[in-house]
Amino acid sequence: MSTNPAAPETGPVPALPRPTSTDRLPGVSPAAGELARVAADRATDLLAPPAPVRLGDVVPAPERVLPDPSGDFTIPADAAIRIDAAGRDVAEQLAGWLRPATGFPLPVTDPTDGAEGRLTLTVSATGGDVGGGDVGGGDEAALGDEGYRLDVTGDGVRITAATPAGLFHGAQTLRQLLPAAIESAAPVAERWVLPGGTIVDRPRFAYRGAMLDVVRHFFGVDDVLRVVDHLARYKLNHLHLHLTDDQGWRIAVDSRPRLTEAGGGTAVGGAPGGWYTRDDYRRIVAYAARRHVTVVPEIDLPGHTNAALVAYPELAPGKTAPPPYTGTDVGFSYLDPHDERTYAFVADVVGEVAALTPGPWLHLGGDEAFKVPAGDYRAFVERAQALVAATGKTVVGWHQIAPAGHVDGRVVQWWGTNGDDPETADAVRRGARLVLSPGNHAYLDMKYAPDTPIGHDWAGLVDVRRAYEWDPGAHVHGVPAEAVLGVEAPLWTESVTTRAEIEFMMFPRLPAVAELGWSPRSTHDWAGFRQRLAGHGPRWSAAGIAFHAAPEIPWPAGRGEAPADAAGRARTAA
Ligand code: TNX
Repeated sequence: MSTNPAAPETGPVPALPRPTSTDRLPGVSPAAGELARVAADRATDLLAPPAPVRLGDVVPAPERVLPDPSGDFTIPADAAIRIDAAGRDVAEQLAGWLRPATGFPLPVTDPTDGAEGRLTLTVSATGGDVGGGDVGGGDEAALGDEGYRLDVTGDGVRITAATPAGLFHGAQTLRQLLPAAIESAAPVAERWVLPGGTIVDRPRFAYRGAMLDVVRHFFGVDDVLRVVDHLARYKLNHLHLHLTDDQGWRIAVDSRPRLTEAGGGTAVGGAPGGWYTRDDYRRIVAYAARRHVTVVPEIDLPGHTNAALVAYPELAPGKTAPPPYTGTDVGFSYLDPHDERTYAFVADVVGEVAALTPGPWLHLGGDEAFKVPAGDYRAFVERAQALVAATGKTVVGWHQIAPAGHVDGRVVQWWGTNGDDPETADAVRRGARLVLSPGNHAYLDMKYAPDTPIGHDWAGLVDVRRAYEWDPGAHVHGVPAEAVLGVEAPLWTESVTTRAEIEFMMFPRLPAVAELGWSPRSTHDWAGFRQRLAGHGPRWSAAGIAFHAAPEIPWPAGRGEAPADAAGRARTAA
């Protein structure tokens, strides 16, 4: 058990050799396990049962919720998690989330053990058994790739899904239905009550993401893994890594070693740079995959390339190396679109990055190449798109690529602030799908309020309500909901320098965008959302997650100031 609440959930939770004995619980000393059990028993005896979390108090809001107050279930100290084969990895992760605070051994057992489980996780091949009839009617469609059904009765909890991803999302819901103290890294005296009833849930959009700019300031692997954990909590399934920009090159490319050697050491304001080795990147990808998060690597082209030009001056229009750049301007650098060496370079880089990336996407940037004339820009993007397609990956690009010709599956990431964008709508008519990241709603680097100590305001201030009050399905004129692949919340890091500051900008806006991506539009309701979100403040506090105690959220009394202060302190200390 980790005693550092800030540590990411690294590594698989080892299986228990003897499921019935706390003494054998890896990482928990027998004394701590015993103490937890005594404390839990005493809590059961002495404390009035806390009001359980309400079944509908989940973020993002589930599709269907049918509470049954007579079906509350208290997890007993000897509970086991019973699985079928496909559920093992999710069960191990669920056990890893619940063991520290409960102190319970929570062995993972499969049916061949003959053991009884009070928590049951099942991946059903049909996935169609959503039991629509007893959850309030409505459609009985399959749970699909990511949906799940969760039943809490007096006898136990059951999560059913058609895929491990669905089971994982269901397990995250279960985690949220427990008291906030479940986030504690050390045993807590608490009754681990789950509210009775049934949830049937699946996402509105297939693509739900966040972006981390690891260039303007570099963040090490552990910070990125922790961000993956944050995404996974809120059922976000894509992590877009902005890996290259003017201030640094952050991913090793074997055929172009100078990219990192000469271009990787710098960052904004003279901060230390850094880069991911191939193994670092593989570690991030694997950690994310286990949490059903797909990594989307971005190589920003043809602009935002000063670091590449420092490393390989022959790619620069003037064929001389520019000085390294540590400022925050944009739009001044670009690869020479008339030099064939540029395309050999792009082929090498996207080829290696694609080979390291199991996910289907490769993001080629395309934003703010202000110095490249429109015709040259378009021709460049078309060649770069073809080079990405040749790697077998699907092209993603910022919406400036819209005027370029279509390639199969192309995804345009819209970051405008005015939904009237005929070029993007036209790209959609020619076959593109859209990921929505409107700067004035989804940008996590915008300040919350005028006095927010870090962040930008070029797209306006983005408080929690603004992050929540828009509809991805109807945001860009002329783009039908069917063409919308999903949403993404980008975090640019010109002024974001520490893990605590990342969290301060993400929380509570990341859950707001997550809800827009996951929940059916019919659940959209600011009044309800702010109430549900308020209950997450104590969870973040218990988990050591810094957040902005936004004044528009009715946080439970006395909770919430400390982590926000922590981000402020981290900044002053930096
Ligand atoms: C615009 S959004 C950029 C980034 C900056 C960001 C700051 C986009 C595609 N490009 O280069 O970091 O504004 O908010």
